[in-house]
Amino acid sequence: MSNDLSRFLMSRRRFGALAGAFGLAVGFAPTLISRAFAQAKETADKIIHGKSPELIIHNAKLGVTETPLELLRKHKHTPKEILFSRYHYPHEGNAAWYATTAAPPAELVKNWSIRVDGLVKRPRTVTIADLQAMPQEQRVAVLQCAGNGRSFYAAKQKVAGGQWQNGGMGNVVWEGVPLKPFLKGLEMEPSPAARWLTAEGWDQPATRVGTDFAKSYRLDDEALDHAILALKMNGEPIPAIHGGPVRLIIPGFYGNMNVKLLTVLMLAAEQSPSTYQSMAYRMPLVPVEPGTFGANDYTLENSRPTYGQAIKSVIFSPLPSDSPKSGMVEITGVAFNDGMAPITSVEVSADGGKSWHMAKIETPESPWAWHHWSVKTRIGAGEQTLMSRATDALGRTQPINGLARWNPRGYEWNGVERSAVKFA
Ligand SMILES: Nc1nc2c(c(=O)[nH]1)N[C@H]1C(S)=C(S)[C@@H](COP(=O)(O)O)O[C@H]1N2
Ligand SMILES: [Mo]
Repeated sequence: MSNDLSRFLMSRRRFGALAGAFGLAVGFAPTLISRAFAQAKETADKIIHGKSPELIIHNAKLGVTETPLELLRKHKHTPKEILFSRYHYPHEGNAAWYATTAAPPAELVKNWSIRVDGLVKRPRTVTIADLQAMPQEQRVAVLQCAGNGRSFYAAKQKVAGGQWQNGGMGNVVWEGVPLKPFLKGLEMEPSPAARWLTAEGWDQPATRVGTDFAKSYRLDDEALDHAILALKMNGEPIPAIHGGPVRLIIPGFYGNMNVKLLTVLMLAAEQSPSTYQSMAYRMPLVPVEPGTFGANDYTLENSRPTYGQAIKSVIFSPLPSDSPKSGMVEITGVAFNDGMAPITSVEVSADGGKSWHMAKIETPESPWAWHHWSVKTRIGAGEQTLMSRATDALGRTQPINGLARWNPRGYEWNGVERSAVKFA
């Protein structure tokens, strides 16, 4: 089998065949999967083996799931059973081997390699065993889809795509090989013309018309100094659904920049022509109005990639489903940004923005981790609008009117958090 495997891994277009082989090898036959899809009530555990049935499903075919805040707030580090997930190519039919919270099959891990190539004198091929032998570092970081909060843009005009609320994120412990020393250690002699690093995942579009999931980063971007080739998530081998056996983690960057199932690192003079780099996951450089700028009007000149996360806060308690009582109430939640400047304040309102209270911020585990905050205030009976607003040392803050950042693909929502809660 392992010879077959390496051949499959070499010819990466044999997507369906390899996926099929693994569907059988890991014991969930494609027929079982398709039967699950035929059922009326779909739950996340039927789409992704090992996920909680309580997750919100945005797209069953692609395995896009969101974590309800009631679950998310229970854990300091988001467990694999409830962490949101997202891939761009269908799980259905090919019964993707990575549609599981289990680690990738040992055979596949053994044969996995990363090609490091491009504008270098000596291209290299690195195995998982090579990576495991190198010094490892930990990064606690928020993983968040750039589309998290997209549903809130609907108050201006609904944006196509998963209608994410606030649960397209999690706080995760990653561990792996620091990227910059890794590249240096390979002694490839890169050309000075190499200004971009492109990372590609193993997953492929089902047809040749589609484009690879490839993402490019400026080699001189400070964020890359903290990047790791992660082998572990929350202390164990990275679950297949979350990109094992190896994933590029750039703390502080939006989810899409954290390429899963890493197979290629390319040094180049230009960024990748993949539409995932040039068209999707971009923000217009100037504010746009619905109807004046379309989802396919993005160019490298009029837009920028969704790199560092816009500063944001989310209220974890009380949630509307808590049916809280009036009186002295403790409001809690989390805040985070791109990790480039400390978060200096979280202001909270329990009366729709008439009065504000300074929350106490706990020391975070890392600059990129959830910053837990809390504040106690008296709240009267009836429906109240709770609000939270985080600000960092660079003066970056959440806009009162998040709709001002409306964009045709609905990314980077970071409007002041608002939640209507009824107090008894
Ligand atoms: N190889 C690969 N990596 C990928 C993607 C993908 O489709 N393929 N999706 C990206 C996007 S858009 C997001 S939000 C995150 C989701 O990570 P998760 O599934 O571990 O939560 O993975 C990113 N990395
Ligand atoms: Mo995403």
